[in-house]
Amino acid sequence: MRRGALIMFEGCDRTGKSTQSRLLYNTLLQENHPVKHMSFPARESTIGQVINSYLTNQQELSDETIHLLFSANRWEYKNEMKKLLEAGTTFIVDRYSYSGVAYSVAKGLNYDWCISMEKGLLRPDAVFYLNAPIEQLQDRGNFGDERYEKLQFQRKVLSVYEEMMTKENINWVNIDAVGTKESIFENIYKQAKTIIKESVEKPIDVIT
Ligand code: Z5A
Ligand code: MG
Repeated sequence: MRRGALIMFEGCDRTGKSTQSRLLYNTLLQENHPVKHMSFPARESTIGQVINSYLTNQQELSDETIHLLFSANRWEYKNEMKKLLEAGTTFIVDRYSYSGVAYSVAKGLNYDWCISMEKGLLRPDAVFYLNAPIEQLQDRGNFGDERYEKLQFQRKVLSVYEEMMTKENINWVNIDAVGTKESIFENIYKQAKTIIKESVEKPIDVIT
């Protein structure tokens, strides 16, 4: 049995992660590739509902508490994801551990503490990092609706992502996220096909 690939989308707010991850999912689906789309936070679980009420400003939690909940929300799905990956399903995932670290470190939490609870989660075969200057993202839809969508904070998030790209030894694929949705997708699709082909030869690994 050939395993599926684990492909993540990361980046600052409004860089187009949801748009592009959905486009990739739908395209693979049309090609009859066994594929699943996931978003973190996965707001449908009990933990996900607490996260949602925090993000929509209905509930206050300490920075450490919400960090642990975001991580626990990924751990909730680990075993099920692993089983499906082994059975040949490719996962296209909208945000993952690297969002967890980026936002919490931007708030002032310790980098090593933040990444420690991600160790042992499934290691991505690739992380598409959608890269765009923050100033160019503000006029995209809904900017500023949720808790973290303020300009200064987004600048900090961006700098933590840049730090992670030098520290975390994973397959970062830098994507220029300025341009039309179609042109950005063309670039992503080409690279995703190669990643999927190459992943089947590799063992499923965990983040160390
Ligand atoms: N968070 C955390 O702190 N810790 C964690 O561990 C995790 C998450 C997993 C909610 O996440 C918050 O949770 C998030 C991080 C934190 N912080 N905030 N805010 P979320 O994933 O649910 O956030 P979201 O509401 O989906 O927003 P987003 O992910 O930042 O947006 P996006 O997915 O990158 O963008 P999009 O929805 O695809 O596009 C945004 C708009 O731009 C939309 O109107 C599009 O039509 C438009 N768009 C997309 N592409 C383009 C191009 N190329 N040109 C012009 N306009 C475009
Ligand atoms: Mg999104």
